[in-house]
Amino acid sequence: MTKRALITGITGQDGSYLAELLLNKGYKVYGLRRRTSTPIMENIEHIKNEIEFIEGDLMDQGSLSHAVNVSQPDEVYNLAAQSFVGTSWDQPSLTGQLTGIGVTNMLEAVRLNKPDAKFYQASSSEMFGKVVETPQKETTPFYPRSPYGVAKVYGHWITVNYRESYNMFACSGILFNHESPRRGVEFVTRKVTDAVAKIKLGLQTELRMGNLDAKRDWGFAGDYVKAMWLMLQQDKPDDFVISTGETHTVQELVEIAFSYVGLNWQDYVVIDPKFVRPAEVDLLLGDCSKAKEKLGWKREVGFEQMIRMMVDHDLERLQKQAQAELV
Ligand code: NDP
Ligand code: GDR
Repeated sequence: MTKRALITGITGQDGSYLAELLLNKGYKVYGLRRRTSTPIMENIEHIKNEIEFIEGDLMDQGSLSHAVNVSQPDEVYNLAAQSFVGTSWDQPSLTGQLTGIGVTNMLEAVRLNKPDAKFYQASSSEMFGKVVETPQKETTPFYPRSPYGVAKVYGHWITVNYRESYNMFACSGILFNHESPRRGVEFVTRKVTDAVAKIKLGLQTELRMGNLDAKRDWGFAGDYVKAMWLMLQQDKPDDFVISTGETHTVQELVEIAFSYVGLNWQDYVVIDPKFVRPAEVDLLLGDCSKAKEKLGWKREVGFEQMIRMMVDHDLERLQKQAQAELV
């Protein structure tokens, strides 16, 4: 029988890769999409005709119940969130409502309408924040450093709580940073690759950055959505760290991206206090031994390879845009 999946956050980076993966596996895919004045379809343009969209919002309980009722999903992937850490200081209450309480809204929609559906919650390495041990694993205590991180800790524990209270098949994937050409342009990897492409093509002269010393464990989004799916194929629900086990500074990222197009980053990068955060997460490094052992998951794409892929994509996109403007 055809399996049915409901994805919240389908228009985002992860939602688009996950939808592709599930469609390739023969799933019927339903996507919860919020109303926007202009539809945001860039990431899913190529598969939009294969997805059944349901309008709803993570902060509107009725619409979530409706979405679960209509889709009758075997699997629910809760990826929707206010996902940008920087914005979480500007909009802390909204981030708490959406990224935190929104998880309860979705869990309730599942509990009341399709309690046997398997549930995936998009938890985050930002929960480790000011890390108390390195590398970080499933048992590492949380110490979030932003309103976003705090909201994700709530989302994580409410997922565990629904598993323990109602015996629901609810999993929390503690994913470290993962990137791709579909990454939003305000996140640091894409901000850098977009700027490098623009500078190379003469469309931009400098790149304004925040803290170059922060270290992150960066993987490729296409690899990470496979882990989400694998978690829901197990006999028992559980929580897993997904990471590469490598950490790099933001400066290394910048160096790799500029040198790939033959430029020296020091000629273009300017430090701007505007991009320095009120509280920083200095170092993230994940230990995903449990996922390797129990899920048989491993990443395929390396850090440099991914940065080069993103620079290539941004160069190609901008060149196509320029050609289209000439016509
Ligand atoms: P994106 O920011 O790319 O996507 C977020 C999605 O949430 C978009 O589809 C957005 O829709 C949707 N959304 C926002 N607000 C609402 C709302 N009120 N109701 C319904 N949908 C809404 O995030 P990613 O794909 O990168 O991440 C997916 C999830 O994984 C997020 O929860 C994120 O916090 C978490 N995460 C991400 C990591 C990463 O490195 N990428 C690492 C760990 C966790 P719209 O297009 O309309 O804005
Ligand atoms: P992060 O990702 O906060 O780790 O959250 P982001 O790419 O925004 O920042 C990574 C690090 O880079 C430093 N940095 C800058 N960041 C941005 N955005 N812009 C800059 O100019 C800049 N200069 C330096 C930041 O200070 C930070 O240390 C991402 C999101 O996808 C979350 O949703 C997810 O949960 C976590 O990854 C895991």
